[in-house]
Formats: sequence, C-alpha cells, structure tokens
Amino acid sequence: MPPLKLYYVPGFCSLAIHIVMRELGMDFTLVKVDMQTKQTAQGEDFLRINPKGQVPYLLADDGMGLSEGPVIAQYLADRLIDTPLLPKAGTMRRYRVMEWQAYVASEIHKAYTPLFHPTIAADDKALFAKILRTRYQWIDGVLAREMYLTGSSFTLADAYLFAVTRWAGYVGLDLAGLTHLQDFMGRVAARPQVIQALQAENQV
Ligand SMILES: N[C@@H](CCC(=O)N[C@@H](CS)C(=O)NCC(=O)O)C(=O)O
Repeated sequence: MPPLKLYYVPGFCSLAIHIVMRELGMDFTLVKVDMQTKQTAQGEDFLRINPKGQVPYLLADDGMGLSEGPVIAQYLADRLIDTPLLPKAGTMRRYRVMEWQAYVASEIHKAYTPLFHPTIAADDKALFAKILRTRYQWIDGVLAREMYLTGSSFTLADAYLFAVTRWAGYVGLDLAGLTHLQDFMGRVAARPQVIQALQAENQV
C-alpha cells in the first residue's frame, strides 16, 4: 500500500499538494472528500480524520496526520534528501520559498474566500477583487523578471500560487493584462506532473 494518503477536493487548494507529490515522484493514494457531507469517497467521516474539516490533509502509514498546506508541502519535500522544490535548511533560498508560501497563504489564498461566499454583496465582492488584483499586479512584476516566484526553478510556492490562481476564472476576477502571470500559469499548466494531477482530478 502507498505510504501516503492525500485527502483532497478536485480543484481546491489541495491541488497544490497533489502537484507537489507528483513533482517529488512520490507514491500516494488520493482520497476524495465531499465538503457538503464531510464524508470521504470511502464512506468515512472526514471530521474524525481531520477535525478542522478542511483539505489538504495528509495521512502517513504510521498513522500520523498533518494539516495546513504550506507545512504539508514542506514535510513532503523534507522526506527527500535534496529537491529543488525546497532548498536545504539554513539556506536563504529555502526561506525565500517559505516567504512566498506565507504570502500566497495569507494574501492570496484567503483573499478569495469572500469572492466564493454566496451571501456577500456584489459591491463588497468588487472591493475584495480589487485588493486581490493589486496583489496580483505586484506578483506580475516579479514574474516579469523570473520564470518562477523565486527564480528559474519550480518550487512548492509555485504549485500553491498556480492552484489558487486557477480560481480567478470561477469568481470572475479579472486578471487581463497581467501577461507575466498568465505566462506563468501556462508554463506551470504545461508541466507533465501538473497535467497528470489535473487529469486525475478531472480538471481538464
Ligand atoms: N489553513 C488551511 C486552509 C485550507 C483551506 O482553506 N481549505 C479549503 C479548500 S481550499 C477547505 O477545505 N474548505 C472547506 C471548509 O473550510 O469547510 C491550509 O492552509 O491548509
């Protein structure tokens, strides 16, 4: 049996972890969660597995579970001796990746929440969308100079930014004109492991 289980919802932020596992060449099982019923596809009560009720959630074969996407990604990368997805501890390159993970988590990922909310008024949503677009404009400037967020290598932070930025189309967030960001999205979407992850989640 594969040593790792990833609890996920197609197209949710768990996609970032799914991509990371494939990019790292890991052996794993995917377990789909229904967020309406909080039941897994195998009929388990997801709240008993992760009382936070959120994906991504990782379960290892020693029974240890881990939540919080950025930390799950760091844990997975650290299972390998060396990977360009997360440079070695003690190097500034590593903290640059983690700096970006923190930025995506707090300034991008969670800024989408009001845009998905069914009862938030359109005017308020427009304000949140404007704030998010300003943040993306800054990221666009960074991506004008680099292929990926921290340079020429794809990292954990890129997988995360890609997974959440896919939501822009669903919530009507206008990213027109942010050509470097668009190029980044196309570049990541063309990576073989990303294509496989999207296919496995029926996202293409
Ligand atoms: N702090 C968590 C947040 C994860 C999160 O927001 N998950 C969303 C999907 S993208 C979720 O499971 N939402 C369902 C819910 O909150 O009930 C992390 O960084 O992993």
